[in-house]
Amino acid sequence: MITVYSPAHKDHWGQGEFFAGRMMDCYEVPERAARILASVQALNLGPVVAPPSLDHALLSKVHDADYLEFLETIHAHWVSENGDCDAFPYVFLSGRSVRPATAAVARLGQFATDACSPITAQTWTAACASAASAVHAAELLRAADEPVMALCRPPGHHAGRRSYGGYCFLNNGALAAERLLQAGAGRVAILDIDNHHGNGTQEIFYERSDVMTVSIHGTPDIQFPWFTGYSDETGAGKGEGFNLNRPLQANSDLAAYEHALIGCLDHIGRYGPDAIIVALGVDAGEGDPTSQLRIDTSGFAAIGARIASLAIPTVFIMEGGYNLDRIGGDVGAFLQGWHAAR
Ligand code: OKP
Ligand code: ZN
Repeated sequence: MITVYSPAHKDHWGQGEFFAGRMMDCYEVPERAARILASVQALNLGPVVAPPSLDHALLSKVHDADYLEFLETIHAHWVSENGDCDAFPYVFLSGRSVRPATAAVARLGQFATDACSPITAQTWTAACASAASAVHAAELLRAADEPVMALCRPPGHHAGRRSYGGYCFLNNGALAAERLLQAGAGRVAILDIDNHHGNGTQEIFYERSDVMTVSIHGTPDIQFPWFTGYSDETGAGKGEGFNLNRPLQANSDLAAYEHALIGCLDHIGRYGPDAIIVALGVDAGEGDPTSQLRIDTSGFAAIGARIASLAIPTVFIMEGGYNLDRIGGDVGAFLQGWHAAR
């Protein structure tokens, strides 16, 4: 396996996130990537390479131009109006139609879906480096006879065509899928095993049949992203039948998880993609502070082994996982399980 990793994420470290009426320390911290990188290196899973700089033309295949311009400029704009602190929305557009916003907080409110996702001076740089890792992983997959992992931070699966939230700014998995299509793939499947519904990825490809989106997650009745991730969201137009959600009840264990996973793998197998992107979050792990699922470390090895049985060229893209003492071992177990079954 080749791992693509950029250290540029380290300077993206928010001052806090708003949760249940209080400001809390951020869960999405640089140490997450350090723990996962250390585990990949300790297991001798293969070389770690840095990505080349991002192809900005590819960004506009996934995100709208005004949104990208917003992400790049908003922190400096915010500081000019509010002083030097992280950019946080406290007003939200929420579907209302308005004339284009001009104040920094109003611009934030046009594109933010939550107040968990501070934008710092380094967020744009870090998000671009994270996206570059995902895109480079897709590029390497062409020549490689082995899987490629993008050790992305910040994560990407909650970022929509023109929205950010859930610690995500650019949709790394969607960008990797677009690169695979550019390189000649006819069909790509994205299997999202992060504990949270991959709402951004679902939205981006909802009316398309060339990228199938599949997500297994804790039920949005009780957790982020709250509004989507139900099983009746199946795609629309040409994309009808190409989006699959498998929400799981709180306290679901490995048996319940594997039951859902087998159905998802069957659905992907019948689609017959040329490549699969695994949105690899390990926040379904028991004891994760954002999760109510109960997968232990050996469970992640079992999940990896089942996914390997697809025998399709595979890119892993890192998403969530917030228990610092567990995520290195859980990612390592997943990858070892995958390789052992190959
Ligand atoms: C991002 B990803 C829980 C706060 C949850 C949002 C969770 C975003 C998860 N106390 N805040 O899918 O890992
Ligand atoms: Zn998550």
